[in-house]
Amino acid sequence: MVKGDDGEMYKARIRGRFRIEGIQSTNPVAVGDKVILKKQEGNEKVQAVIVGIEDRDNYIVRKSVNLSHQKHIIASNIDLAFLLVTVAGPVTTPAFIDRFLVTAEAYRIKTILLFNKIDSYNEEQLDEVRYLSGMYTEIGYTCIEISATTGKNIDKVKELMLNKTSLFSGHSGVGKSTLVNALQPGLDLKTSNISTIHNQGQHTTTFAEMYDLDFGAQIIDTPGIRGFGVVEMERQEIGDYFPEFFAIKQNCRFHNCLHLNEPKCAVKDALEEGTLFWSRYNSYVQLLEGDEDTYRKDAFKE
Ligand SMILES: Nc1nc2c(ncn2[C@@H]2O[C@H](COP(=O)(O)OP(=O)(O)OP(=O)(O)O)[C@@H](O)[C@H]2O)c(=O)[nH]1
Ligand SMILES: [Mg+2]
Ligand SMILES: [Zn+2]
Repeated sequence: MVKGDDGEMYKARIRGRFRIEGIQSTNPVAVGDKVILKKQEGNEKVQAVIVGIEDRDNYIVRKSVNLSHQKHIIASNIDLAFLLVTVAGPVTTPAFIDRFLVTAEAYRIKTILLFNKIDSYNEEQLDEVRYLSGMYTEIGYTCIEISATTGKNIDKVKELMLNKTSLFSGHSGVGKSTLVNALQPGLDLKTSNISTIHNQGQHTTTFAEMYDLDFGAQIIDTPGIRGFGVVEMERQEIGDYFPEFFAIKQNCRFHNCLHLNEPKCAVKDALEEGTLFWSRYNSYVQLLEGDEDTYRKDAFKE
């Protein structure tokens, strides 16, 4: 579905093959793309043809967890990403959060962490939320505790979204569609209960879709992602996508320090002193080692 300059929605198909910016993806055109459209009169099924795609300002890509060579463009031309995190039903691990953040940093997309379902947690789970939220706030990410069902802090989310295109991402069942419904009652996106057997979502949203909200925001609701395979990065650049590592790396003895076993490493020193977080460092090492198998096991544990 493509929205035309005239404001109408068109059922469109793609003509030819597009290979953009050298990336090979499973989807040649993604939600958020600006396209060149040709109307087709007199055809009920196909009302327009996409004949070109404009250069993307940015896009967020993930590697398919199963087909490791395939990339999937989650969305393009995004102003802001919201990652929904829940500590139970389903569990979102720090490793998953970090993979998302690293990818967003690499594509220079600002990310806000939304700790959803705050209404449903016991004391222990609330402690976990406070810990994670405290950690990511300290690193520099905006964190908001919300409840899509009671409406807690939804006004704060709205404020951040004003006049922007926002991506909503996170595991299946974290409440992305419920949140969109809370932002604009009447939209009635389909949502489903968490499966009682696996305590995780049921992949209710099956494709990404953009919505124009009445209060002046565009939103992209996406299907839940299970694992988040980070696309290839140079070993040397991965550390730069951890802002708190990047901030101190000039104090490492070696300018090309990978913060592993090099002497006089500012990152390792900071870890020992307790001014950096070990869970962040563990995520970093995992990414550096390309340890997709370990990560996959984590991803399926939830
Ligand atoms: N208690 C509570 N439940 C919530 C909240 N937000 C969402 N839920 C519930 O969580 C379940 C999953 O919500 P969805 O909105 O379908 O989740 P989703 O992230 O869109 O999932 P996918 O489309 O599968 O990726 C539903 O039963 C919601 O009612 C919340 O803030 N509090
Ligand atoms: Mg959904
Ligand atoms: Zn170092």
